[in-house]
Amino acid sequence: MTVFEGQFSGAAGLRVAIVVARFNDLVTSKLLSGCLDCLSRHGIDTTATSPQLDTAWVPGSFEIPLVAQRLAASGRYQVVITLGAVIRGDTPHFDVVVAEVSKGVAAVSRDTGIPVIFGVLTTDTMQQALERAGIKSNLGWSYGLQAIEMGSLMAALQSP
Ligand code: INI
Repeated sequence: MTVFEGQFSGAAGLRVAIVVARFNDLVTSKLLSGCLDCLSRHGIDTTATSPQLDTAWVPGSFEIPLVAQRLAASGRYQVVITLGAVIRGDTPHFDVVVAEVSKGVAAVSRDTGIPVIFGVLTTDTMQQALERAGIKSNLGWSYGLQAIEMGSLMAALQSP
C-alpha cells in the first residue's frame, strides 16, 4: 500500500504564484504578509527579485479565477494561492462574488491540474475578517502552508 502525503520540508524549490484582490485591501494585504512569512520560513525566496515567486493583484475577488487560470496554465508554477476577502455587509453582491470565486477557483484547479489554494475569506463583518487576517490569527499563513503541502503532494503523485 502506498500512502501519499505532502511534506513541509524541501519546499525551497517550489515555484509559487499568488493572486491577491485589492478590494478590502486592509484585510488582503495582511493575508499576503502572513502567507509570505510562511513561505519564507519554509525556505522559499520571497524577496522582490525572487525567481520562484510572483504576485498578481486583481481589482476584486470576482477577478481571481481568470488570473489564477492564466498563471496556473502558464507552466511556470507548481501551485497558485488566491487571497481575497468578501464581506457580506448589507449587499446581496456578496453571494454573487462568493459563488463565482469559489466555483471559479475549483474549476481552475481541476482544469489545469495545478493546485489552487482557496484563500478567500467570506465573513459577515470587517471585524471577523480582520480577526482572521492577524488580529487573532492570520489565515494567510495557513494558506501558505496548504500550498506547500499540495505542491509536495502533487509531486509525490507524479513520481511515487
Ligand atoms: N470584491 C471583493 O473582493 N470583496 C467584496 O466584499 C466585494 N463586494 O462586497 O462587493 C467585492 N466586489 C468587487 C468584485 O469582486 C469585482 O471586483 C467587481 O464587481 C468588478 O468586477
